[in-house]
Amino acid sequence: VQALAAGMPHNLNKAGEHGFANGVAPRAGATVEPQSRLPAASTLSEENGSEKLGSTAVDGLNATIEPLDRVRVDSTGRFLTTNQGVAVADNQNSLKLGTRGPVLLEDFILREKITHFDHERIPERIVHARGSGAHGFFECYEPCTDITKAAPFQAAGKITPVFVRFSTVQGERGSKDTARDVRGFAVKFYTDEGNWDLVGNNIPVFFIQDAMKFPDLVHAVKPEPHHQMPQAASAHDTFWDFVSLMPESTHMLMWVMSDRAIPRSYATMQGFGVHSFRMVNEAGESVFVKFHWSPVAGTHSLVWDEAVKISGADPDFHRRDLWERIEAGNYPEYELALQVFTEEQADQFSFDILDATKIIPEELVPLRKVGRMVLNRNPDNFFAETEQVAFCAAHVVPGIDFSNDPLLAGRIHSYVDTQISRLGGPNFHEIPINSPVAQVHNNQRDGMHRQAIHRGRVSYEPNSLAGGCPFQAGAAQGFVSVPARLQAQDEQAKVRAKPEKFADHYTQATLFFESQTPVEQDHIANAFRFELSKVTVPAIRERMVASLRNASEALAKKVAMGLGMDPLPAPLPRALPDPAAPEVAKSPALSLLFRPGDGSIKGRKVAILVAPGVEGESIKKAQAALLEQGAVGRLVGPRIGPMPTASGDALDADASLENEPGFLFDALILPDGDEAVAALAQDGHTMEFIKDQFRHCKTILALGASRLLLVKAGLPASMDKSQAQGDTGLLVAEAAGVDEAMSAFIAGMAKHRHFGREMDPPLL
Ligand code: HDD
Repeated sequence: VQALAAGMPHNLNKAGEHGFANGVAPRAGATVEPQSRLPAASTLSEENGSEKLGSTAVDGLNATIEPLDRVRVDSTGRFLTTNQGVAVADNQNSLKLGTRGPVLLEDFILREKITHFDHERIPERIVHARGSGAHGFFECYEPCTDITKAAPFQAAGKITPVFVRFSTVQGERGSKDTARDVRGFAVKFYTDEGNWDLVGNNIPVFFIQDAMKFPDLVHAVKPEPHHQMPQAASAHDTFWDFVSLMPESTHMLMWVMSDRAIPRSYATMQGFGVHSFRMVNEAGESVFVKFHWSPVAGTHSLVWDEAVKISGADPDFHRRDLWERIEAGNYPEYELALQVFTEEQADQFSFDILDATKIIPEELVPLRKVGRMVLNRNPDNFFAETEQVAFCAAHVVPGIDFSNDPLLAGRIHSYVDTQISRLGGPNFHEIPINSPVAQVHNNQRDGMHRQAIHRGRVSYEPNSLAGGCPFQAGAAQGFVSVPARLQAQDEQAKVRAKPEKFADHYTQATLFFESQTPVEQDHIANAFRFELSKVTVPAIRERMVASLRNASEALAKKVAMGLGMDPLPAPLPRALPDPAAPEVAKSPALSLLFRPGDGSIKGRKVAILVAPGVEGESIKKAQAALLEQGAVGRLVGPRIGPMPTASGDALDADASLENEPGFLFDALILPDGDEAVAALAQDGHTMEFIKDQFRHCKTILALGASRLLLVKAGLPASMDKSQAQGDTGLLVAEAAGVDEAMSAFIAGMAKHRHFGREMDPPLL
């Protein structure tokens, strides 16, 4: 009430809507133009000031988005009401004729409540149904006016608010986060010249080259139609049947079988616009661009066994991680970089830049860093924001344009179309999360759920009755499509066909595989082995291995061996027997290890095991050292609650060995204290903790007596030997030396994994 009286936002804990206003400092050394921090003001209807809105619509301010407070509801200190605002006296009982009599039809309060409930669900997205979102901002590093007039890139320090949704593709809305799958990486920029949606993935290529095949791909990968299995998985017959018959998917399969498809966190994966887009400057000159998001925290992934286990213990693993990082102030941050190239350069490449199954190696066209994105605010309401947000590949703004990529063409149609059934009509752009910061003025009218109240009698153009308004912006301010380059005469006939270079299905699959480290190559081979071992039809497995032989003989052999396939099937005939020689044979940038990140352990979770009689001081020190680094050290005991220490005080275990299994944590600390170690040694959960941490190549620190636990769990008996072998992730120290040990532990965690100890099959 005080807040309302003072004219403050309804929801006090969301005071800063966007950008720096919320106390987020610009990056060090940034040149910030203060006037460009916030989006330019705009309005739906400048004349439409109304006390009813809760605040008067200010001239030039779009009341629906800046800020969103008009539509936020905080019921603190309020009566319960009906949807008509009538106060409800009793929310426990329906209206009856006597206490045991029939319920009366006139009970409009009951009927309204039940009716609304009956219609709470909307259809889930046809793909990417499972997702999590966050608000944030994009900050431009330097003006990019040489290549684009797009609003977000016009001034150093310019802030553009964004909403981002990350997703998996195959599973349903309630499916697990850690499935092996592509991740959606969709960014809505609320630019002051309209909404621009960069609807990308965490993988820079795609399965298919033409939108014509998209429904087939999705039908093949989704749960099979007769029994609706499997959920959130591609390891089944129909998917592998389809992709093994579509050699153009081989490059994408390499990525999807790599650890990229099981990211550790949304904060540790890259994002890509996938297609070649165009940028256009004020002079109308255009270049091609590819968009790359790179996480400041580095690219880190799970390992498969871990992903499988996490999906049982915490299906919301990525959603929770994103939420907790933001609540803790460890804001996920990504740098945006462009690969800029001209049409003339593109003509020389060994591949076709209109083919979404091809990358442009960074070694061929370097990345130009243009800005950063920080996700600094969780949504208030999942449905209103994350579920109702509608991304669309067709949403571009002046300065951004499409290429002729035939996959992109289909997307330009599909996204708006799908929202019409998903969000119930053509006015989904008026849902607050979708509504642009820029002004919306046109003659589109009516339809389901119309919010805007258009004044006057004119809804056509040209008109004289409204002074010609709203009027065409003209080429100087309006969106103008880049005139496509004229093609040679013989290419102008209507055809259903592809350019020749599209038929090179294997060169870049080879490039990707050859550019991985040996560990990553092993993981790819193991993923193919796992997925194909779930395929029940031998001919499909054989066809896939036959196709892999064209990409990598070594990989094909390894997969075949894992499937008991001997001899190898003959390689699949190539569509293009003699493809152009690639520009680069190896691209180190394709390895996850190429982007280790800033070396911090911010947002990481560490299990510190405790039990009655634990040596408390070293545990407190360890926990404090982690907190100082922005990581969370959780005390995990045989049960939750106070845990008496050896010195007589108590530590508070907020997780138990049962409710937070070890694989949910990035690292493990085992405590000193004879009594505690004896208790932990009796609990099978402890051994599972240690084995999983070891097997998943994570950092383990055993303090004092707990070294025995490592031995009991079956780890290599001599820790000293293991350390001598260079495993910096397996540490043993006395409790008194915990300070020093924590430095080594934190350094070990910063390495993310210690793959040197990985074995196939696993030792433990
Ligand atoms: Fe798509 C959703 C990304 C090809 C049709 N797509 C969707 C989302 C992402 C992508 C991230 C979820 C957006 C959100 O969070 O709401 N899609 C891609 C990428 C592609 C791609 C990177 C290839 C480069 N998509 C693609 C094609 C078509 C579609 C070829 C159709 C011709 N995609 C859709 C869709 C979805 C969608 C059916 C489902 C829900 C939605 O749009 O809003 O329209």
